[in-house]
Amino acid sequence: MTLRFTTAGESHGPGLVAIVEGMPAGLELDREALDRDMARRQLGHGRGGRMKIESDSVEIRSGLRHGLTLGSPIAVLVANRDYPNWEERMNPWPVDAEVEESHLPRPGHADLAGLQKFGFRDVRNVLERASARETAARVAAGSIAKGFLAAVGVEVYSHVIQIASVTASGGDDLTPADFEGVDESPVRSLDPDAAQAMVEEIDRLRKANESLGGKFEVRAFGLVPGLGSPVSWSEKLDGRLAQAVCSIQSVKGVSLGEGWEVAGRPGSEAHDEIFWSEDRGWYRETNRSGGLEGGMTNGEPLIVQAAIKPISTMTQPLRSVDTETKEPAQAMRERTDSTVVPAAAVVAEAMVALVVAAAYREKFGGDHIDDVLAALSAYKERIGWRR
Ligand code: EPS
Repeated sequence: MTLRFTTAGESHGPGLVAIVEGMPAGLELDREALDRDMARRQLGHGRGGRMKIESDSVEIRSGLRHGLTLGSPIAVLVANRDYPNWEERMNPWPVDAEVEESHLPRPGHADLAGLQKFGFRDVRNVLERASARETAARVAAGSIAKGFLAAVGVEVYSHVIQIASVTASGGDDLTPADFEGVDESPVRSLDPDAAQAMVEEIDRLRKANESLGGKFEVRAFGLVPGLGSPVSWSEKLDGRLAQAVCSIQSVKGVSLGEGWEVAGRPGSEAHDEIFWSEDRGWYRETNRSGGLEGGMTNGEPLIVQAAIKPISTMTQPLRSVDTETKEPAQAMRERTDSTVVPAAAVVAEAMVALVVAAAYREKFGGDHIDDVLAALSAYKERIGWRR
């Protein structure tokens, strides 16, 4: 038993779809939590005009009855409210109108390699699916996964730690309570001074026709040890998390725990020493490994950081080549965001939730949520887990 999901949909097509397969039956899902996650992905200073058009809501098409899962695939639909403006250009069926093609691939985007790969002439055939609009469907799927994780005692949060050259400080020893106000920050940062500086930096660089990247962090609390596996490369949870987070549009680097920092330290300052006490059971006093050892969780909070590059659609386009004439040209211009780091953090929450939920489904099985909880409780008992 595992949890799988897939998405479908183009950025300016009729809508997006996600199918989540492998949820146990009898799990209560919270409609408001789902709506909240969809809205959270649309937040963040630096978004463009599209976010004024979209107000994402999820329509459940299967797998749920009266708020409880049926154990069957859960299909969700997110309509693109912008579609009526694109009905000619993106109609699934032939139209009478002459639809203009784009032949100006953007450096940093999927455009050029996508044209070559699929044999298209129109860049739009590539960019529509490569667009980060697809992440709305991931967040819907991830929110369902979070519903399952809440039932097994796991919470997943995110925050922004850098936008362009501005970095947030603090945040070493975070607890779930620390994330309470994070969505009120205009850039989803836990450091109010840095948040202010990030907003100013976004405004400054936006005026200079620049786009901005940054870094964010996802933390998951309440995980039992032993999720994932040390025995096969494909089952290692660290590898699965890195793949899931790196698959988010524009992400170029993923670090687990203090991954980049420990590379430069002596071993004595790189690991988390092991302790045991009567009331706490097994514990660590540091969490440099980000809750992951040997491809498994170790019972400490999971910490995943990622670096995202500046958006490749530029208001001052970079140099490119017209793919029809082969003449030098400027890359295409499209309405775009200045930065999506705050939104990408919410998407990463969803991806981490989906990977961790899959690991729970693999380890504890069960057709009904009560089966899962019984297996989880037997495991905690066996390992003497006291949290
Ligand atoms: C995107 C470009 C922008 C973003 C879009 C992703 O869309 P448009 O070209 O319609 O202005 O707003 O993101 C979303 C629509 C979303 O929901 O996140 C891109 O090229 O990746």
